[in-house]
Amino acid sequence: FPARAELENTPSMRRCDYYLCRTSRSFSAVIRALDAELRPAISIFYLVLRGLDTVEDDMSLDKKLKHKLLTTFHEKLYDPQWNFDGSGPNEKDRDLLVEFHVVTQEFLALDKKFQVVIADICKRMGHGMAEFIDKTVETVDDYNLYCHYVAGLVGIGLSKLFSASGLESAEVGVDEERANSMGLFLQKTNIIRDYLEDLEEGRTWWPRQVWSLYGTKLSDFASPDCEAGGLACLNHLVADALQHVPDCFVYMSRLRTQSVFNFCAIPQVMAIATLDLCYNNKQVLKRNVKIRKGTAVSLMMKATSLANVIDIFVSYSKSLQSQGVTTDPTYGKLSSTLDTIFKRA
Ligand code: PS7
Ligand code: MN
Ligand code: MN
Ligand code: MN
Ligand code: MN
Ligand code: MN
Repeated sequence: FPARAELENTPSMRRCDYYLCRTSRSFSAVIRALDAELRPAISIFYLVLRGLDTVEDDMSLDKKLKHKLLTTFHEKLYDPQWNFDGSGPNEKDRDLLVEFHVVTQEFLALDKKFQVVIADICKRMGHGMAEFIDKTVETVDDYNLYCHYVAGLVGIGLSKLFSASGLESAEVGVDEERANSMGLFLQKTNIIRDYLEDLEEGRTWWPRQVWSLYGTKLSDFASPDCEAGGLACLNHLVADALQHVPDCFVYMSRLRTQSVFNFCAIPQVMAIATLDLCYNNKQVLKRNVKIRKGTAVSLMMKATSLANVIDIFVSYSKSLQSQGVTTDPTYGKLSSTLDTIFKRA
């Protein structure tokens, strides 16, 4: 038999690698470092969801067509000819959809046990995204539901792939609540940080139930005279996101394969660093904030054991504790969540 690496080196797999490196700012390195049992399945899972998200994000698409594409995307995985040449010219990943047959061809070459997980998550995420085409995030329940569709399901699917590969125990794939929390922690951090970018694109994921406590219009927070409300709202959402940390500790404590641990832990430590940067930071309301490149590199290098990861979480939690705005209505919530994090660490 040819060596595994040689088997994977098909023209369509090389094309998938190209898209993986080009489309993922944060995931391509950790995906490429995965063990050979998981690397193709998780690369294809990523590209399938990147394709689906490109449809969701394209505000130039007719809503009816978008709904149809989102809810039938999972069926296209079984059609090796399918592609989509209708995304707006400004969509940064439109050509992934134009050349989507390279993804489906590699999807169809995966073991069936991986295909069923990927197709099931794609189906549920697509239907969830479709539900939110015309629905805005009103309540905190809506916020948790939307984040479940676009990120909690990713955590659940990844966990099932880890278990199916045999690299991780069955328990990791079965505990959907913990896997969901891993995704929610990342997605909420992304939604908090992308306040301005998402607003400018004409969509908002900050829940009205929360922002209406602090202002009359979400877009007002960008203007200097509504800054105080904007910051209190931002701090409210940071406190909300931190609630998922104890579950993330339990989840990561179960992982026993080094490459899987790194893959899971690196985005989590980037997220806690990002929350610390965003907390009470008026720049979030005015421009795109990002952790420094050097900080990201040190975090990536350190996040290779549970003890180190807990260390990182404790140190950012201490920073959050020391910055805590005692006059915020959600100060008590922040404080008690941080105490719980210190206790579980
Ligand atoms: C399959 C690795 C590890 C148990 C494309 C990884 C957008 C935050 O602002 O491009 O939309 O541009 O930075 C990733 C749990 C999902 C959740 C989700 C699939 C962790 C399509 C990632 C990534 C679960 C929906 C970043 C959630 O997107 O944001 C694979 C464990 C895709 C994970 C979206 C967001 C990912 C995200 P933006 P990004
Ligand atoms: Mn999206
Ligand atoms: Mn997106
Ligand atoms: Mn369907
Ligand atoms: Mn975003
Ligand atoms: Mn975006």
